[in-house]
Amino acid sequence: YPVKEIPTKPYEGQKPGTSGLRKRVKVFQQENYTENFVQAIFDSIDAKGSTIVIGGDGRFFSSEAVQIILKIGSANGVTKFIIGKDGILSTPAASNVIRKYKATGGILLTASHNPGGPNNDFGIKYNVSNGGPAPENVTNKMFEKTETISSYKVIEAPPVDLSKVTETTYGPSSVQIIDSVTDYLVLLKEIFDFPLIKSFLQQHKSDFKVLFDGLHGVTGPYARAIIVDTLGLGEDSIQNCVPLPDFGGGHPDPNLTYAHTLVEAVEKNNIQFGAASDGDGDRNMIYGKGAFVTPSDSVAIIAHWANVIPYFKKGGVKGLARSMPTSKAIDLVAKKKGLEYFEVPTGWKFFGNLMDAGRLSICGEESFGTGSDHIREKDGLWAVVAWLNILAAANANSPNKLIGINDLLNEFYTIYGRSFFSRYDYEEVPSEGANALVAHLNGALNSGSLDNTEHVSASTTTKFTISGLYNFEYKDPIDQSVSKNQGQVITFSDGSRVVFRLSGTGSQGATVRMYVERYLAPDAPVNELGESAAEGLKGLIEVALEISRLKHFLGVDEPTVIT
Ligand code: VG1
Ligand code: CO
Repeated sequence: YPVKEIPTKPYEGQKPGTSGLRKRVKVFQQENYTENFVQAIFDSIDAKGSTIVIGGDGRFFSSEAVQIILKIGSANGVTKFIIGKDGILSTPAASNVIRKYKATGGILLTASHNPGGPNNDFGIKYNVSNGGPAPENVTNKMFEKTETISSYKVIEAPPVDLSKVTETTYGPSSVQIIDSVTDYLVLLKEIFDFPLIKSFLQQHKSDFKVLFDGLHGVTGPYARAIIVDTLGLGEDSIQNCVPLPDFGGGHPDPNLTYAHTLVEAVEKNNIQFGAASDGDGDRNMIYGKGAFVTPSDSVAIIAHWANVIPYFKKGGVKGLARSMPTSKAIDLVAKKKGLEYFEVPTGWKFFGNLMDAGRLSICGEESFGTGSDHIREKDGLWAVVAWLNILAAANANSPNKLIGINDLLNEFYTIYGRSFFSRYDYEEVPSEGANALVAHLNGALNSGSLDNTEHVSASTTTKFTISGLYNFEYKDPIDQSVSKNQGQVITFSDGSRVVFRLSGTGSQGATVRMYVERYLAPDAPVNELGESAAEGLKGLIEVALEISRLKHFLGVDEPTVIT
Protein backbone atom coordinates (compact mmCIF):
# COMPACT_ATOMS: atom_id res chain seq x y z
CA TYR A 1 0.00 0.00 0.00
CA PRO A 2 1.84 3.13 -1.20
CA VAL A 3 1.43 6.43 0.62
CA LYS A 4 -0.31 8.92 -1.67
CA GLU A 5 -0.04 12.67 -1.29
CA ILE A 6 -3.32 14.44 -2.18
CA PRO A 7 -3.22 18.19 -2.90
CA THR A 8 -5.68 20.35 -0.97
CA LYS A 9 -6.39 23.97 0.02
CA PRO A 10 -6.96 25.39 3.50
CA TYR A 11 -10.47 26.01 4.81
CA GLU A 12 -11.14 28.97 7.05
CA GLY A 13 -12.38 28.54 10.60
CA GLN A 14 -11.10 25.07 11.51
CA LYS A 15 -10.41 26.30 15.02
CA PRO A 16 -11.28 23.85 17.80
CA GLY A 17 -13.57 25.48 20.38
CA THR A 18 -14.27 24.64 24.03
CA SER A 19 -14.31 20.97 23.08
CA GLY A 20 -13.13 20.20 19.55
CA LEU A 21 -14.19 21.30 16.08
CA ARG A 22 -17.99 21.39 15.75
CA LYS A 23 -19.75 22.30 12.51
CA ARG A 24 -22.75 21.32 10.48
CA VAL A 25 -22.43 17.86 8.86
CA LYS A 26 -22.68 19.59 5.47
CA VAL A 27 -19.54 21.57 6.31
CA PHE A 28 -17.61 18.40 7.16
CA GLN A 29 -18.86 16.81 3.92
CA GLN A 30 -17.20 19.47 1.75
CA GLU A 31 -14.37 18.13 -0.39
CA ASN A 32 -11.28 17.55 1.80
CA TYR A 33 -12.72 19.44 4.80
CA THR A 34 -12.57 16.49 7.18
CA GLU A 35 -9.34 15.21 5.59
CA ASN A 36 -7.63 18.58 6.16
CA PHE A 37 -8.53 18.65 9.83
CA VAL A 38 -7.52 15.03 10.41
CA GLN A 39 -4.16 15.64 8.70
CA ALA A 40 -3.73 18.73 10.91
CA ILE A 41 -4.26 16.54 13.98
CA PHE A 42 -1.57 14.08 12.87
CA ASP A 43 0.76 16.98 12.03
CA SER A 44 0.39 18.27 15.59
CA ILE A 45 1.24 15.06 17.43
CA ASP A 46 3.93 12.41 17.23
CA ALA A 47 2.08 10.27 14.71
CA LYS A 48 4.94 7.91 13.84
CA GLY A 49 4.67 4.72 15.86
CA SER A 50 1.58 5.97 17.71
CA THR A 51 -1.43 4.12 19.07
CA ILE A 52 -4.65 6.00 18.35
CA VAL A 53 -8.07 5.31 19.84
CA ILE A 54 -11.12 6.10 17.68
CA GLY A 55 -14.68 6.29 18.93
CA GLY A 56 -17.67 8.53 19.18
CA ASP A 57 -21.36 8.91 19.87
CA GLY A 58 -22.36 7.23 16.61
CA ARG A 59 -23.93 10.32 15.12
CA PHE A 60 -24.52 10.71 11.37
CA PHE A 61 -21.23 10.82 9.35
CA SER A 62 -19.28 8.89 12.04
CA SER A 63 -18.62 5.78 9.93
CA GLU A 64 -17.28 7.86 7.05
CA ALA A 65 -15.06 9.80 9.44
CA VAL A 66 -13.60 6.62 10.98
CA GLN A 67 -12.51 5.38 7.55
CA ILE A 68 -10.97 8.79 6.73
CA ILE A 69 -8.98 8.67 9.98
CA LEU A 70 -7.76 5.14 9.14
CA LYS A 71 -6.60 6.25 5.67
CA ILE A 72 -4.79 9.35 6.84
CA GLY A 73 -3.57 8.00 10.17
CA SER A 74 -2.06 4.92 8.61
CA ALA A 75 -0.27 7.03 5.98
CA ASN A 76 1.10 9.25 8.75
CA GLY A 77 2.65 6.29 10.57
CA VAL A 78 0.08 5.21 13.16
CA THR A 79 1.13 1.71 14.28
CA LYS A 80 -2.08 0.71 15.98
CA PHE A 81 -5.71 1.80 16.01
CA ILE A 82 -8.05 0.82 18.84
CA ILE A 83 -11.64 1.38 17.75
CA GLY A 84 -14.95 0.97 19.57
CA LYS A 85 -17.24 -1.54 17.88
CA ASP A 86 -19.31 0.25 15.20
CA GLY A 87 -17.17 3.30 15.96
CA ILE A 88 -18.99 3.70 19.28
CA LEU A 89 -17.32 4.90 22.48
CA SER A 90 -18.89 7.37 24.87
CA THR A 91 -16.57 10.28 25.66
CA PRO A 92 -15.81 8.98 29.19
CA ALA A 93 -15.33 5.43 27.85
CA ALA A 94 -12.88 6.77 25.25
CA SER A 95 -10.95 8.63 27.94
CA ASN A 96 -10.70 5.40 29.91
CA VAL A 97 -9.59 3.35 26.88
CA ILE A 98 -6.84 5.87 26.06
CA ARG A 99 -5.50 5.60 29.62
CA LYS A 100 -5.95 1.87 30.08
CA TYR A 101 -4.27 0.86 26.80
CA LYS A 102 -1.60 3.58 27.15
CA ALA A 103 -2.49 5.06 23.77
CA THR A 104 -0.82 8.14 22.32
CA GLY A 105 -4.21 9.79 22.08
CA GLY A 106 -7.70 9.44 20.73
CA ILE A 107 -9.92 11.00 18.11
CA LEU A 108 -13.47 11.43 19.37
CA LEU A 109 -16.23 11.83 16.81
CA THR A 110 -18.95 13.80 18.55
CA ALA A 111 -20.62 17.16 18.82
CA SER A 112 -21.82 16.19 22.29
CA HIS A 113 -25.29 17.54 23.02
CA ASN A 114 -25.72 19.27 19.65
CA PRO A 115 -28.41 17.65 17.47
CA GLY A 116 -27.25 15.15 14.84
CA GLY A 117 -28.32 14.00 11.40
CA PRO A 118 -27.58 15.19 7.85
CA ASN A 119 -28.72 18.76 8.56
CA ASN A 120 -27.26 19.08 12.04
CA ASP A 121 -23.87 18.87 13.70
CA PHE A 122 -20.77 16.73 13.61
CA GLY A 123 -17.58 17.17 15.56
CA ILE A 124 -13.99 15.96 15.88
CA LYS A 125 -12.01 16.25 19.09
CA TYR A 126 -8.49 15.11 19.92
CA ASN A 127 -7.62 13.80 23.38
CA VAL A 128 -4.05 13.37 24.59
CA SER A 129 -2.37 10.47 26.40
CA ASN A 130 -3.79 11.31 29.84
CA GLY A 131 -7.23 10.74 28.32
CA GLY A 132 -8.25 14.40 28.47
CA PRO A 133 -9.08 16.94 25.76
CA ALA A 134 -5.98 18.39 24.08
CA PRO A 135 -4.75 21.52 25.86
CA GLU A 136 -4.75 24.87 24.08
CA ASN A 137 -1.13 24.68 22.92
CA VAL A 138 -2.01 21.50 20.97
CA THR A 139 -5.32 22.78 19.56
CA ASN A 140 -3.64 26.06 18.55
CA LYS A 141 -1.04 24.07 16.66
CA MET A 142 -3.77 22.13 14.84
CA PHE A 143 -5.48 25.35 13.86
CA GLU A 144 -2.21 26.79 12.50
CA LYS A 145 -1.70 23.65 10.41
CA THR A 146 -5.21 23.95 8.93
CA GLU A 147 -4.39 27.49 7.80
CA THR A 148 -1.40 26.48 5.69
CA ILE A 149 -2.19 22.90 4.65
CA SER A 150 -1.40 22.10 0.99
CA SER A 151 -1.69 18.31 0.94
CA TYR A 152 -2.62 15.31 3.04
CA LYS A 153 -1.36 11.72 3.02
CA VAL A 154 -3.47 8.62 2.52
CA ILE A 155 -3.13 4.89 2.23
CA GLU A 156 -5.95 3.33 0.29
CA ALA A 157 -6.59 -0.06 1.86
CA PRO A 158 -10.05 -1.68 1.88
CA PRO A 159 -12.33 -0.18 4.55
CA VAL A 160 -12.32 -1.91 7.94
CA ASP A 161 -15.50 -3.71 9.03
CA LEU A 162 -16.26 -2.09 12.40
CA SER A 163 -19.10 -4.39 13.33
CA LYS A 164 -17.09 -7.24 14.88
CA VAL A 165 -14.87 -7.33 17.96
CA THR A 166 -11.68 -8.58 16.34
CA GLU A 167 -8.08 -7.83 15.41
CA THR A 168 -7.28 -6.93 11.84
CA THR A 169 -5.08 -4.60 9.81
CA TYR A 170 -5.35 -1.47 7.74
CA GLY A 171 -2.40 -1.28 5.33
CA PRO A 172 0.70 -1.35 7.55
CA SER A 173 -1.26 -0.55 10.75
CA SER A 174 -2.85 -3.02 13.12
CA VAL A 175 -6.46 -2.51 14.14
CA GLN A 176 -8.19 -3.73 17.28
CA ILE A 177 -11.96 -3.43 17.45
CA ILE A 178 -13.06 -3.52 21.09
CA ASP A 179 -16.41 -3.88 22.80
CA SER A 180 -17.62 -0.37 23.57
CA VAL A 181 -18.88 -1.08 27.09
CA THR A 182 -16.70 -3.73 28.78
CA ASP A 183 -13.72 -1.62 29.92
CA TYR A 184 -15.98 1.15 31.18
CA LEU A 185 -18.09 -1.24 33.23
CA VAL A 186 -14.94 -2.74 34.78
CA LEU A 187 -13.84 0.78 35.75
CA LEU A 188 -17.11 1.76 37.40
CA LYS A 189 -17.19 -1.50 39.34
CA GLU A 190 -13.79 -0.62 40.80
CA ILE A 191 -15.08 2.78 41.90
CA PHE A 192 -18.53 2.22 43.42
CA ASP A 193 -20.16 -0.08 45.95
CA PHE A 194 -22.41 -1.94 43.51
CA PRO A 195 -23.50 -4.61 46.04
CA LEU A 196 -24.72 -1.87 48.42
CA ILE A 197 -26.59 -0.04 45.63
CA LYS A 198 -28.11 -3.26 44.37
CA SER A 199 -29.42 -4.38 47.74
CA PHE A 200 -30.87 -0.91 48.41
CA LEU A 201 -32.64 -0.79 45.04
CA GLN A 202 -33.90 -4.37 45.33
CA GLN A 203 -35.34 -3.64 48.79
CA HIS A 204 -37.10 -0.51 47.56
CA LYS A 205 -38.45 -1.64 44.21
CA SER A 206 -41.83 -0.08 44.90
CA ASP A 207 -40.97 3.12 46.78
CA PHE A 208 -37.66 4.06 45.11
CA LYS A 209 -38.05 3.73 41.37
CA VAL A 210 -35.23 4.53 38.98
CA LEU A 211 -35.45 5.79 35.40
CA PHE A 212 -32.52 6.58 33.13
CA ASP A 213 -33.13 8.36 29.81
CA GLY A 214 -30.40 7.97 27.17
CA LEU A 215 -32.08 10.54 24.88
CA HIS A 216 -31.06 8.17 22.06
CA GLY A 217 -27.43 9.13 22.58
CA VAL A 218 -24.45 6.86 23.10
CA THR A 219 -25.14 5.93 26.74
CA GLY A 220 -27.94 3.43 25.98
CA PRO A 221 -25.80 0.27 25.98
CA TYR A 222 -23.74 1.50 28.96
CA ALA A 223 -26.86 2.27 30.98
CA ARG A 224 -28.34 -1.13 30.18
CA ALA A 225 -25.14 -2.86 31.32
CA ILE A 226 -25.16 -0.93 34.60
CA ILE A 227 -28.81 -0.51 35.50
CA VAL A 228 -30.41 -3.64 34.06
CA ASP A 229 -27.61 -6.22 33.87
CA THR A 230 -25.60 -5.24 36.98
CA LEU A 231 -28.13 -3.67 39.34
CA GLY A 232 -30.91 -6.03 38.30
CA LEU A 233 -33.62 -3.46 37.60
CA GLY A 234 -36.28 -4.02 34.97
CA GLU A 235 -36.51 -2.81 31.39
CA ASP A 236 -38.82 -0.06 32.58
CA SER A 237 -35.88 1.57 34.40
CA ILE A 238 -34.30 2.72 31.12
CA GLN A 239 -35.80 4.61 28.18
CA ASN A 240 -34.61 5.99 24.83
CA CYS A 241 -31.58 3.75 25.22
CA VAL A 242 -31.19 2.73 21.58
CA PRO A 243 -28.53 5.03 20.10
CA LEU A 244 -29.67 6.66 16.85
CA PRO A 245 -27.53 8.60 14.34
CA ASP A 246 -29.88 11.59 14.62
CA PHE A 247 -30.85 11.00 18.29
CA GLY A 248 -34.41 10.44 17.11
CA GLY A 249 -34.57 14.05 15.94
CA GLY A 250 -34.11 15.31 19.51
CA HIS A 251 -31.60 17.58 21.18
CA PRO A 252 -29.63 15.19 23.40
CA ASP A 253 -28.88 17.62 26.21
CA PRO A 254 -29.83 16.66 29.78
CA ASN A 255 -31.51 19.79 31.11
CA LEU A 256 -35.08 20.69 31.98
CA THR A 257 -35.73 22.09 28.51
CA TYR A 258 -34.36 19.36 26.27
CA ALA A 259 -34.74 16.25 28.45
CA HIS A 260 -38.52 16.66 28.62
CA THR A 261 -39.06 12.93 27.94
CA LEU A 262 -37.39 12.22 31.28
CA VAL A 263 -39.14 15.02 33.14
CA GLU A 264 -42.57 13.91 31.93
CA ALA A 265 -42.01 10.23 32.75
CA VAL A 266 -40.63 11.02 36.20
CA GLU A 267 -43.61 13.17 37.10
CA LYS A 268 -46.19 10.83 35.57
CA ASN A 269 -44.83 7.57 37.01
CA ASN A 270 -43.75 8.88 40.38
CA ILE A 271 -40.07 8.13 39.86
CA GLN A 272 -37.93 8.94 42.91
CA PHE A 273 -34.66 8.87 40.98
CA GLY A 274 -34.46 9.94 37.35
CA ALA A 275 -31.39 10.77 35.32
CA ALA A 276 -30.37 11.55 31.76
CA SER A 277 -27.18 11.94 29.80
CA ASP A 278 -26.20 13.77 26.61
CA GLY A 279 -25.29 12.57 23.11
CA ASP A 280 -21.72 11.55 23.96
CA GLY A 281 -22.34 10.52 27.57
CA ASP A 282 -20.28 13.04 29.49
CA ARG A 283 -23.14 15.15 30.90
CA ASN A 284 -25.78 14.18 33.45
CA MET A 285 -28.94 15.50 35.00
CA ILE A 286 -30.30 14.17 38.30
CA TYR A 287 -34.03 14.66 38.52
CA GLY A 288 -36.51 12.89 40.77
CA LYS A 289 -40.20 13.51 41.37
CA GLY A 290 -40.38 17.12 42.58
CA ALA A 291 -36.59 17.20 42.99
CA PHE A 292 -34.16 18.85 40.60
CA VAL A 293 -30.47 18.89 41.43
CA THR A 294 -28.67 21.85 39.94
CA PRO A 295 -25.27 20.62 38.69
CA SER A 296 -23.36 23.08 40.90
CA ASP A 297 -25.03 21.49 43.94
CA SER A 298 -24.61 17.99 42.55
CA VAL A 299 -20.82 18.10 42.49
CA ALA A 300 -20.70 19.77 45.90
CA ILE A 301 -22.93 17.06 47.40
CA ILE A 302 -20.84 14.29 45.84
CA ALA A 303 -17.75 15.94 47.37
CA HIS A 304 -19.50 16.21 50.75
CA TRP A 305 -20.41 12.50 50.66
CA ALA A 306 -17.19 11.27 48.99
CA ASN A 307 -16.21 8.99 51.88
CA VAL A 308 -19.09 6.57 51.15
CA ILE A 309 -17.66 5.91 47.67
CA PRO A 310 -15.01 3.15 47.83
CA TYR A 311 -12.70 4.87 45.28
CA PHE A 312 -12.39 7.96 47.51
CA LYS A 313 -12.46 6.03 50.76
CA LYS A 314 -9.39 4.19 49.54
CA GLY A 315 -7.49 6.95 47.71
CA GLY A 316 -8.70 9.97 49.66
CA VAL A 317 -9.90 13.24 48.19
CA LYS A 318 -6.98 15.37 47.06
CA GLY A 319 -8.68 18.58 46.04
CA LEU A 320 -11.85 20.00 44.53
CA ALA A 321 -12.51 22.27 41.58
CA ARG A 322 -15.17 23.93 39.46
CA SER A 323 -15.33 25.94 36.29
CA MET A 324 -15.56 29.69 36.88
CA PRO A 325 -19.31 30.19 36.20
CA THR A 326 -20.23 27.19 38.38
CA SER A 327 -21.64 28.17 41.78
CA LYS A 328 -19.33 28.30 44.77
CA ALA A 329 -21.14 25.54 46.68
CA ILE A 330 -18.17 23.18 46.20
CA ASP A 331 -15.77 25.83 47.56
CA LEU A 332 -17.69 25.69 50.84
CA VAL A 333 -17.24 21.92 51.04
CA ALA A 334 -13.51 22.31 50.37
CA LYS A 335 -13.16 24.93 53.12
CA LYS A 336 -15.02 22.83 55.63
CA LYS A 337 -13.01 19.72 54.83
CA GLY A 338 -9.72 21.61 54.64
CA LEU A 339 -9.12 20.71 51.00
CA GLU A 340 -7.38 22.68 48.28
CA TYR A 341 -9.80 24.00 45.65
CA PHE A 342 -9.54 25.61 42.23
CA GLU A 343 -11.53 27.83 39.88
CA VAL A 344 -10.68 27.12 36.23
CA PRO A 345 -12.05 28.39 32.90
CA THR A 346 -15.01 26.66 31.24
CA GLY A 347 -14.10 23.37 29.54
CA TRP A 348 -12.90 20.08 30.99
CA LYS A 349 -9.40 20.42 29.55
CA PHE A 350 -8.44 22.77 32.38
CA PHE A 351 -8.93 20.12 35.09
CA GLY A 352 -6.46 17.61 33.58
CA ASN A 353 -3.18 19.15 34.70
CA LEU A 354 -4.40 19.43 38.30
CA MET A 355 -5.48 15.79 38.29
CA ASP A 356 -2.22 14.62 36.74
CA ALA A 357 -0.35 16.52 39.46
CA GLY A 358 -2.36 14.71 42.16
CA ARG A 359 -4.07 17.86 43.40
CA LEU A 360 -7.62 17.30 42.23
CA SER A 361 -10.11 14.47 42.78
CA ILE A 362 -13.66 15.77 42.23
CA CYS A 363 -14.79 18.59 39.98
CA GLY A 364 -17.72 19.87 38.00
CA GLU A 365 -19.26 22.42 35.71
CA GLU A 366 -22.65 24.07 35.94
CA SER A 367 -23.36 22.76 32.41
CA PHE A 368 -24.32 19.33 33.78
CA GLY A 369 -20.73 18.07 33.80
CA THR A 370 -19.51 16.16 36.85
CA GLY A 371 -16.52 13.89 37.28
CA SER A 372 -13.35 12.84 39.00
CA ASP A 373 -9.77 11.82 38.40
CA HIS A 374 -10.77 8.25 37.48
CA ILE A 375 -10.55 9.55 33.89
CA ARG A 376 -9.92 12.94 32.27
CA GLU A 377 -13.41 13.74 30.95
CA LYS A 378 -16.61 14.52 32.72
CA ASP A 379 -18.67 11.39 33.13
CA GLY A 380 -22.46 11.23 33.02
CA LEU A 381 -23.04 7.67 34.22
CA TRP A 382 -20.33 8.03 36.86
CA ALA A 383 -22.35 10.89 38.37
CA VAL A 384 -25.57 8.87 38.18
CA VAL A 385 -24.01 5.89 39.96
CA ALA A 386 -22.31 8.24 42.46
CA TRP A 387 -25.75 9.57 43.44
CA LEU A 388 -27.13 6.05 43.74
CA ASN A 389 -24.16 5.05 45.89
CA ILE A 390 -24.68 8.07 48.16
CA LEU A 391 -28.43 7.47 48.48
CA ALA A 392 -27.83 3.78 49.23
CA ALA A 393 -25.29 4.68 51.91
CA ALA A 394 -27.52 7.38 53.43
CA ASN A 395 -30.40 4.91 53.60
CA ALA A 396 -28.24 2.21 55.16
CA ASN A 397 -28.09 4.52 58.21
CA SER A 398 -31.77 5.36 58.14
CA PRO A 399 -33.78 2.21 58.77
CA ASN A 400 -37.10 3.94 59.41
CA LYS A 401 -37.27 6.73 56.87
CA LEU A 402 -36.57 6.52 53.15
CA ILE A 403 -34.07 9.25 52.25
CA GLY A 404 -34.52 10.76 48.80
CA ILE A 405 -32.90 13.43 46.65
CA ASN A 406 -34.63 16.35 48.39
CA ASP A 407 -33.52 15.13 51.82
CA LEU A 408 -29.90 15.25 50.69
CA LEU A 409 -30.38 18.72 49.19
CA ASN A 410 -32.02 20.12 52.32
CA GLU A 411 -29.43 18.60 54.61
CA PHE A 412 -26.70 20.14 52.47
CA TYR A 413 -28.32 23.60 52.63
CA THR A 414 -28.59 23.47 56.42
CA ILE A 415 -24.88 22.69 56.69
CA TYR A 416 -23.43 24.95 54.00
CA GLY A 417 -26.17 27.38 53.01
CA ARG A 418 -27.55 27.53 49.52
CA SER A 419 -26.11 28.91 46.31
CA PHE A 420 -29.04 29.66 44.03
CA PHE A 421 -27.85 29.23 40.48
CA SER A 422 -29.31 29.61 37.02
CA ARG A 423 -28.05 30.02 33.47
CA TYR A 424 -29.81 31.85 30.65
CA ASP A 425 -28.73 30.85 27.12
CA TYR A 426 -29.37 33.02 24.09
CA GLU A 427 -28.60 30.60 21.30
CA GLU A 428 -27.65 31.46 17.71
CA VAL A 429 -28.02 35.23 18.04
CA PRO A 430 -26.27 37.58 15.57
CA SER A 431 -22.51 37.81 16.28
CA GLU A 432 -22.58 41.64 16.01
CA GLY A 433 -25.05 41.86 18.88
CA ALA A 434 -23.04 39.46 21.03
CA ASN A 435 -19.86 41.41 20.36
CA ALA A 436 -21.59 44.69 21.20
CA LEU A 437 -22.67 43.26 24.55
CA VAL A 438 -19.09 42.21 25.32
CA ALA A 439 -17.84 45.66 24.26
CA HIS A 440 -20.43 47.37 26.48
CA LEU A 441 -19.26 45.41 29.53
CA ASN A 442 -15.60 46.01 28.67
CA GLY A 443 -16.40 49.72 28.40
CA ALA A 444 -17.80 49.73 31.93
CA LEU A 445 -14.84 47.69 33.11
CA ASN A 446 -12.32 50.17 31.69
CA SER A 447 -14.15 53.36 32.72
CA GLY A 448 -15.27 52.11 36.13
CA SER A 449 -18.70 53.57 35.33
CA LEU A 450 -20.59 50.76 37.10
CA ASP A 451 -18.37 50.53 40.18
CA ASN A 452 -20.31 50.88 43.44
CA THR A 453 -23.55 51.66 41.64
CA GLU A 454 -26.78 50.51 43.26
CA HIS A 455 -29.48 48.63 41.35
CA VAL A 456 -32.95 47.90 42.62
CA SER A 457 -35.08 45.09 41.27
CA ALA A 458 -38.46 46.47 40.30
CA SER A 459 -40.43 43.36 41.26
CA THR A 460 -38.70 42.26 44.46
CA THR A 461 -37.33 45.69 45.53
CA THR A 462 -34.05 43.98 46.50
CA LYS A 463 -31.01 46.26 46.26
CA PHE A 464 -27.80 45.09 44.64
CA THR A 465 -24.58 47.13 44.81
CA ILE A 466 -21.84 46.33 42.31
CA SER A 467 -18.56 45.60 44.10
CA GLY A 468 -16.43 44.53 41.13
CA LEU A 469 -16.29 43.92 37.39
CA TYR A 470 -13.51 41.93 35.76
CA ASN A 471 -12.50 39.69 32.89
CA PHE A 472 -11.67 36.22 34.17
CA GLU A 473 -8.13 35.10 33.45
CA TYR A 474 -6.51 31.82 34.52
CA LYS A 475 -2.92 30.87 35.09
CA ASP A 476 -2.51 27.11 35.21
CA PRO A 477 -0.70 26.36 38.50
CA ILE A 478 1.07 23.37 36.93
CA ASP A 479 2.35 24.56 33.52
CA GLN A 480 1.90 28.32 34.13
CA SER A 481 0.03 28.76 30.82
CA VAL A 482 -2.33 31.73 30.79
CA SER A 483 -5.86 31.77 29.35
CA LYS A 484 -7.34 35.25 28.99
CA ASN A 485 -10.85 36.60 28.40
CA GLN A 486 -12.69 33.62 29.86
CA GLY A 487 -15.83 35.55 30.76
CA GLN A 488 -16.91 38.85 32.30
CA VAL A 489 -17.80 38.73 35.96
CA ILE A 490 -19.87 41.26 37.91
CA THR A 491 -19.76 40.83 41.68
CA PHE A 492 -22.15 42.38 44.20
CA SER A 493 -21.65 43.43 47.79
CA ASP A 494 -23.98 40.67 49.10
CA GLY A 495 -21.75 38.00 47.47
CA SER A 496 -23.98 37.54 44.42
CA ARG A 497 -22.38 37.16 41.04
CA VAL A 498 -23.33 37.46 37.38
CA VAL A 499 -21.14 36.13 34.57
CA PHE A 500 -21.38 36.70 30.83
CA ARG A 501 -19.62 34.38 28.36
CA LEU A 502 -19.73 33.53 24.69
CA SER A 503 -20.13 29.83 23.99
CA GLY A 504 -17.28 28.01 22.27
CA THR A 505 -19.23 24.93 21.20
CA GLY A 506 -21.87 26.35 18.86
CA SER A 507 -21.74 25.72 15.14
CA GLN A 508 -23.65 28.76 13.87
CA GLY A 509 -23.95 32.43 14.93
CA ALA A 510 -23.10 33.27 18.54
CA THR A 511 -24.49 31.91 21.79
CA VAL A 512 -24.45 34.18 24.83
CA ARG A 513 -24.60 32.65 28.29
CA MET A 514 -25.58 34.60 31.39
CA TYR A 515 -24.91 32.88 34.72
CA VAL A 516 -26.40 34.16 37.98
CA GLU A 517 -25.59 33.10 41.51
CA ARG A 518 -26.88 34.28 44.88
CA TYR A 519 -25.85 32.83 48.23
CA LEU A 520 -28.00 32.41 51.33
CA ALA A 521 -26.32 31.44 54.60
CA PRO A 522 -27.53 28.30 56.43
CA ASP A 523 -29.23 30.43 59.10
CA ALA A 524 -31.51 32.13 56.54
CA PRO A 525 -35.25 31.48 57.02
CA VAL A 526 -36.08 27.90 56.03
CA ASN A 527 -38.76 29.02 53.58
CA GLU A 528 -36.22 31.18 51.72
CA LEU A 529 -33.63 28.39 51.61
CA GLY A 530 -36.27 26.16 50.07
CA GLU A 531 -37.41 28.53 47.32
CA SER A 532 -37.12 27.55 43.68
CA ALA A 533 -34.07 28.91 41.87
CA ALA A 534 -36.35 31.08 39.73
CA GLU A 535 -37.83 32.72 42.84
CA GLY A 536 -34.54 33.04 44.68
CA LEU A 537 -32.89 34.68 41.68
CA LYS A 538 -35.71 36.81 40.31
CA GLY A 539 -34.39 40.16 41.50
CA LEU A 540 -30.80 39.47 40.56
CA ILE A 541 -31.76 38.37 37.05
CA GLU A 542 -33.73 41.58 36.48
CA VAL A 543 -30.79 43.65 37.62
CA ALA A 544 -28.33 41.66 35.48
CA LEU A 545 -30.44 42.18 32.36
CA GLU A 546 -30.72 45.89 33.08
CA ILE A 547 -27.01 46.45 33.75
CA SER A 548 -25.91 44.53 30.66
CA ARG A 549 -28.68 45.90 28.39
CA LEU A 550 -28.66 42.38 26.99
CA LYS A 551 -32.08 42.53 25.36
CA HIS A 552 -31.11 45.72 23.56
CA PHE A 553 -27.86 44.29 22.17
CA LEU A 554 -29.16 40.84 21.25
CA GLY A 555 -32.54 41.98 20.02
CA VAL A 556 -34.35 39.15 21.81
CA ASP A 557 -36.66 39.10 24.80
CA GLU A 558 -36.37 35.61 26.16
CA PRO A 559 -33.52 33.09 26.45
CA THR A 560 -33.78 29.85 24.42
CA VAL A 561 -32.75 27.73 27.42
CA ILE A 562 -32.95 28.31 31.17
CA THR A 563 -31.15 25.88 33.44
C1 VG1 B 1 -20.20 24.17 26.95
C2 VG1 B 1 -20.28 24.25 28.46
C3 VG1 B 1 -18.98 23.78 29.09
C4 VG1 B 1 -18.66 22.37 28.59
C5 VG1 B 1 -18.64 22.36 27.08
C6 VG1 B 1 -18.42 20.97 26.52
O1 VG1 B 1 -19.19 25.03 26.47
O2 VG1 B 1 -20.55 25.57 28.86
O3 VG1 B 1 -19.09 23.83 30.48
O4 VG1 B 1 -17.40 21.95 29.08
O5 VG1 B 1 -19.88 22.83 26.57
O6 VG1 B 1 -19.38 20.07 26.96
P1 VG1 B 1 -19.52 26.48 25.86
O7 VG1 B 1 -18.21 27.03 25.40
O8 VG1 B 1 -20.51 26.26 24.77
O9 VG1 B 1 -20.13 27.27 26.96
V1 VG1 B 1 -19.90 18.83 25.94
O10 VG1 B 1 -20.87 17.74 26.81
O11 VG1 B 1 -20.60 19.74 24.74
O12 VG1 B 1 -18.48 18.12 25.42
CO1 CO C 1 -21.12 15.99 25.98
